[in-house]
Amino acid sequence: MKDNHIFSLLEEEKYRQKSGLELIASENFVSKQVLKAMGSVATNKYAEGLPGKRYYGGCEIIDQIEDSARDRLKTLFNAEWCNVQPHSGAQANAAVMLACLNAGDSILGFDLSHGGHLTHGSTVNFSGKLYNPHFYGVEKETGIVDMDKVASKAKEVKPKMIIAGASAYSRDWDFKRFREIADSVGAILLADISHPAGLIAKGLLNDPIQHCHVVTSTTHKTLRGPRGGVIMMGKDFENPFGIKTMKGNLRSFSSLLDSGVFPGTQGGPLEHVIAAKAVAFGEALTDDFLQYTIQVTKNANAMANEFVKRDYNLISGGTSNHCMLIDLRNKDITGKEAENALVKGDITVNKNMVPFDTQSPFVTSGIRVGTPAITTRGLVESDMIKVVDYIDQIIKNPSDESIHKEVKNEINNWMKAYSLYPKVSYPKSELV
Ligand code: DSN
Repeated sequence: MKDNHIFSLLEEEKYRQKSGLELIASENFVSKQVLKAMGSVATNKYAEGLPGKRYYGGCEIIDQIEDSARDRLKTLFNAEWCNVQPHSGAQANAAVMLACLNAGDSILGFDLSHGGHLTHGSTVNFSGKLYNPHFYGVEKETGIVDMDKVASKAKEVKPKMIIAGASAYSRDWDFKRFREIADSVGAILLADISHPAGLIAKGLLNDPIQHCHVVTSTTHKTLRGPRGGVIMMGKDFENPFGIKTMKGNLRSFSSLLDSGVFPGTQGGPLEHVIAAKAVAFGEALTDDFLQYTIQVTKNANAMANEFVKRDYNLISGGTSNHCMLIDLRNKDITGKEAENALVKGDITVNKNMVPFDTQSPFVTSGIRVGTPAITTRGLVESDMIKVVDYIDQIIKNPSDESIHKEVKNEINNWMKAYSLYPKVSYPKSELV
């Protein structure tokens, strides 16, 4: 069967990615070799278990692939242990929580409406349904997390786990202080570094590994790998909390976390994705990747400055990483309206709740913008002024179709100069 329908759509999607400005802070463009590894024969293999301890035959080569992914990830983050099987960041968090917590235990995470993540205790997510969620947030005046307030919240609710991390926070995390707070109340400290992982790997932001009991991440954001998740651990290799298995056995922390992934929350690992993770981790170990991450932060900074110049209200006033959260209330437009208008100009962002938002999560008062993907395309600081100008034109004229069209044409022409997967195509004639 020739599946013209799906392959035509893939060709259209490739064109969409290539011709627009991709500003979703959690997206990126993988290299051709990452793409190739992901679409490889490794998808055919069942390999439940871990390298050397599988429940299926024929895993000798897959084992070498997964071992390479594990070794490279450990080198990248200076970790003692890791598991590269989580299908996503959400799965990684689910596995850690299953391994470390009992139903009903209290957890303390960053408020979703302040930039936190669903899996850090939102009541519509397993983490808020199975566990007893409490939250810290940012200060209204500064847009920044006040660590003294985190400490007093922890003292008040005595969580079994504290989660440091976010999906829309433009400042760095004080993992050292988080650990002091966790120790003061006997909590496990989990850092979810899904967003800034690439910048952390290259030393541009604070290192969580040396302070946190467990670290989770996605692999597809600033790390520029395939869609997926990982779990890592630094020095707390032993089981510091004496957590027992269901059968009452005391096991090492790492083996508890491994079993939180499989059989706890997942079945067969996606070995094609693990192959692609290995390739991406190899790329992230290079100096080229260091230059890339530096450029991501330079671009974010340049973009933030330009937004501020044009009277945009950035939460916390700027950025120290790859992203920024913009409160649009002074521009008289909701996040939803802005997202919908911008996409007409081929600019992709996502609407986002801002701290102390007065709109629902489906409407929101803000947008989140990030530079990982446009930096991969090759844009630099001076281009950020042009990017902000296009956004500004559309936000000031959200219903003016002629301006949307004009911006779209200019962006499409501009992006022709920045190639994306020139040799990757899904022509109907090549289908088998
Ligand atoms: N959806 C991701 C993000 O955009 O940040 C988090 O899961």
